[in-house]
Amino acid sequence: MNQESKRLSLTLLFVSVALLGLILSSCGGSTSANGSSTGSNVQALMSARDLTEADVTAALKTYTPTGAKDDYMIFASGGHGGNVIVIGVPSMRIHKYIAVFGPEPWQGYGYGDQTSGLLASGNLEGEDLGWGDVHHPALSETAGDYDGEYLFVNDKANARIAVIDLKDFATKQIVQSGLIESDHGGCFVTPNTEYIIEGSQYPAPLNGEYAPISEYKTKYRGAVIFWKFDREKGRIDKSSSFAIELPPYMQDLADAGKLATDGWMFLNSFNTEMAIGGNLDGEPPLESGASQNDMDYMSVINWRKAAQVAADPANTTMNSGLPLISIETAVANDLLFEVPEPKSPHGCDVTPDGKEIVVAGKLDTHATVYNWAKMKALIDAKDFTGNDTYGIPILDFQKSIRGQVEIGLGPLHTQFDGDGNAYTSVFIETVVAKWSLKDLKVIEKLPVHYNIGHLMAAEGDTVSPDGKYVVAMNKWALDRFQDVGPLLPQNFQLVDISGENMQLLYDMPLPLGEPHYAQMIKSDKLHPERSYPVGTDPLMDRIDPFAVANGDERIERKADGVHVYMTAIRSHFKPDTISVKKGDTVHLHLTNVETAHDATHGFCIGSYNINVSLEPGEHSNMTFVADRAGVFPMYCTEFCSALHLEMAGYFLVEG
Ligand code: CUK
Ligand code: CUA
Repeated sequence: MNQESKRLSLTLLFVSVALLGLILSSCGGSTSANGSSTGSNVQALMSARDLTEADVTAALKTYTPTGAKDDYMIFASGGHGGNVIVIGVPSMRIHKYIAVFGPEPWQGYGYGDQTSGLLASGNLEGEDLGWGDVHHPALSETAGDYDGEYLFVNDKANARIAVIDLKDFATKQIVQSGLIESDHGGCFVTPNTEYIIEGSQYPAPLNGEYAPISEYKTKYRGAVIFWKFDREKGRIDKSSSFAIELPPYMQDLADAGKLATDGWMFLNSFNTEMAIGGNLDGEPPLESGASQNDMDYMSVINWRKAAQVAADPANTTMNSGLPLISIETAVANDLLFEVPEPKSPHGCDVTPDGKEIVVAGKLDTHATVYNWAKMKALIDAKDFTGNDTYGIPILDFQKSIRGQVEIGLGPLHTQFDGDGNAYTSVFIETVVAKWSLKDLKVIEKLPVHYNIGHLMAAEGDTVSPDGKYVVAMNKWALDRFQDVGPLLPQNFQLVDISGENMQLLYDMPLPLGEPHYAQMIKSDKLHPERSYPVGTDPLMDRIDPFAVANGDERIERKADGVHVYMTAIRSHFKPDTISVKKGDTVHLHLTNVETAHDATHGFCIGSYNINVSLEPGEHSNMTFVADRAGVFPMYCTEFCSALHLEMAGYFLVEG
């Protein structure tokens, strides 16, 4: 906490205490000379709005007056929206939607040449994908701590990973391996963001190949991909990435080890039964076939050693352009082990000290605490109970764990504070359970509304969590908000965990879903830029070769079409009249030559589907064929100045 925010929160605390004092004294009927009028006003407000003392405390803890900023920022998955939602804490004000896997008109994302090219780079075999199923955002880390530089997200449906630069909160890269068909164990980063981990979910023949479902056990596979992150370039480097083949279990959540477990990762799986459904043919449905065993497996992977093994081409085969370590090679090199985990596990969370791994079971009432020292001793001694169907050595369950915590019905995900406590989301019981890592006892349960999936704590996935706040990401909202039709918002509930008891502070309806996971970072770790150097292509991080300087505006006819070099500045485009012939290919090169903070212009040509957003300094290229004759107004779409409506012109296409 920096000095300023420390002072701010102390002031806030003082004001809260003083105000509460007033409320209480006025409740008691005492009359303080200059406090009574404020006190009775508050009292009147409280009774008019039917608020309790706890409500007023909650309000004081979250109310953020105009101009005051939030201490933390949440990066939440936007689910099907294929984007990321940026939310301030404690105010819970939405600050931004970062467009990632789908078009976003306000940001002009997916309209100009650059970002439509970026979106197209994530298409599969020519299929235009207009959405993504974002599950797990991961902030870049240095020494196991969020460093505020990058954010990575996965798209479960299409097995893609995206890189977002927090210099400008913009998507820079989308990668799709072609190796797997869906992912879920991602994004998780290694402690220095050496690799971004992407584990598959639903097994399929690798490389997009076909095999009948009857060959599930022999031809279908999972895999975990280690995408090498080139921090200097701010991009994933596919040529230094690799993958490990996994059995056709359904791999689920993963976490990278840290400190004590640095160099290792943990990836749990369900459906070790390898059920394949077939309910139309009288077979049990997938979900019951997949829930037969009392135990599934968590894969324990030595990624650091795997990287060395993958570096020798003799140890891998190229699959979809990635060197793949087979299960056999992984086993032969002591890279891959399994440890049983109770019934249909879900969360997989490494403790801040890296010494233990907490796994909760959807159909089990416990959270299981695996102890790394014990597991490592078994691995080193080659003390295994046997091998699974695919030859992977299995560690003994009892010998691998420190203990289990009786949590409640449907425990899912676990987060941590800095004081040795864990917080587990409990879906069926619909509570947040706080428990002690030390003695594995539940301390308190807080009802949430309703059916919580993930939860996230302040700096909760780092080596030094901050405590203070937990946010419950609830799947059902039922009676919490005004009805808005059959599809309800999701409900993010902010919880204060700094006191003796957890206190629910705020309900936030989230109208874009389905958000699965989020991470919460200290605001002062983020240092976004305020404008771009004039002429910047933000995607390539460079001055665009077609950037236009003030005074350099022109229209040129070339072999490949009409090139229009334009600038935007309050309050005109230059040129403001563009005349072409029907059939011309048009190349618009448009630079916002402004440098003032927040001086954004938009540019559109209606009915030609041209729409870009030009942040100060930004350059955009738009290429299209003028295939319809007519007169088309073009104008600035961002209310930028008093004469914004006059920031317009004509695009004329002569037939
Ligand atoms: S999953 Cu959704 S509640 Cu994709 Cu992390 Cu657990
Ligand atoms: Cu520029 Cu409105």
